Amino acid sequence: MMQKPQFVTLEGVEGAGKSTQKQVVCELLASRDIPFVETREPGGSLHAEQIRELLLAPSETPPSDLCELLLMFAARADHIEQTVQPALARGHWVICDRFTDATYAYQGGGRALPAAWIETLERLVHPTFGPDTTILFDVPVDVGLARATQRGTLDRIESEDRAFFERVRASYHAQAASEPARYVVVDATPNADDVSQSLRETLTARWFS
Ligand code: Z5A
Repeated sequence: MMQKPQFVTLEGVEGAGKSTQKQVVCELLASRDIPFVETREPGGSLHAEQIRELLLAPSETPPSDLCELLLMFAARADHIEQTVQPALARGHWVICDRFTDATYAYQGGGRALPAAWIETLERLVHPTFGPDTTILFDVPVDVGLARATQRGTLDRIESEDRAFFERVRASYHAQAASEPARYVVVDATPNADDVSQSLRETLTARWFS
């Protein structure tokens, strides 16, 4: 069995079902008495949660794209220092809803900011540290948006148009293709129970066999 605590991130377009399937990951760990911490980005620490409110609040005057990018990394710097690294040091796994791959997907793909800007900030904020496993819940944009809309009110970034989310999805596909050892890609189109079953089998094989 794998001994070192793992940093696990969950990614996907809007409404892919990350929050729903996060419980499957947590139940898998709990059933094996593996201690873990659940967290999210933007957020996951006191100051990062305050920045999250700034980032996601609907606004008639949205922040500039660069401001949004810098705030994502400001939140991340606090989150890593206050929550993620202490948990791993205590021997807890960390299960995190979104991380830097989301910045490449949303600010890089969606907003079309230069990848070089994101790489510079990544080198500053977490030069040698990153996820051990990233689970990408892949779903066609129309399906994800329909689910998110059905669930209720959309936040500022969730209110972007379909083309934005197509660019986000394309970025995730490119990232998964360039790091196949880190990425686990799950088809999130079937019903939630079927997605859970396939996720459970894939993660059990990856971590515990
Ligand atoms: N963001 C960014 O731009 N840059 C960054 O660096 C970071 C983040 C870190 C965070 O918002 C926003 O920040 C996010 C990206 C941006 N914005 N967008 N878009 P968030 O945390 O509030 O939202 P989210 O991360 O997008 O998650 P979500 O909207 O909660 O989606 P989800 O977790 O993938 O889906 P869900 O809540 O599990 O499911 C959505 C609904 O579908 C719900 O009613 C479920 O019951 C239903 N569902 C789930 N699975 C299924 C299946 N398989 N079939 C049918 N229905 C399903």
